[in-house]
Amino acid sequence: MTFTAQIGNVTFPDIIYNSSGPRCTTPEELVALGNSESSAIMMKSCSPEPRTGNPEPRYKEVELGSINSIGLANHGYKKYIEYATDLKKQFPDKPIVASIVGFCHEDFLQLVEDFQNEPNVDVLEVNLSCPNVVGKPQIAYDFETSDELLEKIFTISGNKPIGLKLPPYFDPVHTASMAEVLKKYPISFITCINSVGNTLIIDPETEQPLIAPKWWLGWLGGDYVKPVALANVRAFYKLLGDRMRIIGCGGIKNGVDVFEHLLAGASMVQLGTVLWKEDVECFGRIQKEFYEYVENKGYTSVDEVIGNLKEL
Ligand code: RRO
Repeated sequence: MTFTAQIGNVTFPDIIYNSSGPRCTTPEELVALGNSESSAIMMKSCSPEPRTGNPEPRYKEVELGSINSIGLANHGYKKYIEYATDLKKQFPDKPIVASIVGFCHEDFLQLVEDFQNEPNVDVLEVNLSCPNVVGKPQIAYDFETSDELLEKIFTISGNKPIGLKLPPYFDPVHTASMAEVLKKYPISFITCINSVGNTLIIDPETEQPLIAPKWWLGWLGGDYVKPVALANVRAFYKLLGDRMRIIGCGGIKNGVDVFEHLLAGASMVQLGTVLWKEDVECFGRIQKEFYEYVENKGYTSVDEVIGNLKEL
């Protein structure tokens, strides 16, 4: 059994792929994703110019997850256009997804336009929740700015599906406010959630924080964040599920976690911390676990699962 998925005019051969961030910055990492069971090749969020990112140490793993403050280290978007051209030749059946970040509206618009014109990129994920640039708030926590930016983005012509990477919302009023903004635009999907921001992990042995940048605060992924991710997937599925796809991201490390995200309302899922920890072998393992689990439960199609949480 396999489940394919459709986003706009793009077919994904399966429902599990990588999130933007872990192991998707260099050409070598992107080729490894192409050779893996990941159903797409998602590239690291890219900015107009290359960035070295924040000082090390900027990523650490712990038993229950990971903390990062990478600071948008990337090779600049023009390189990702080149990488996509090579990747498409090698992996013609895998959708290639560009993740886009800017420091002002003009940046976003430039990148959306250039990627729309790039035949080897299939899908655009606009990262409205880029957290680690010192002095800059996340756009998606500012509903007015999000609205203004989206209005401009959706005047750019092009036929590639555009989705958004959203941060976690912790207050239902915020979720509803963002949903009202998103409803106004032909958004193909939203990815819920980016890492949970402004967290501190302390090593009691060394009596130090784990990472160096930004007052040692970082962005949390893994087991810690799964309930937050599921809540955001569920809330947006209820609010927007009839208009756009929800992609689940947060705390998925086995097949049962995939099933839970689908029940909450995700049509597809992305792997983050588990990819960092386990490398690309995680895709085949989690896919196998997921299909065994749903087959044992008697499901024959993904549509029977998506959103069908048995509410109390
Ligand atoms: O590069 C990062 O520090 C980073 C980004 Br752009 C993001 O969207 N999410 C995250 O956890 N780290």
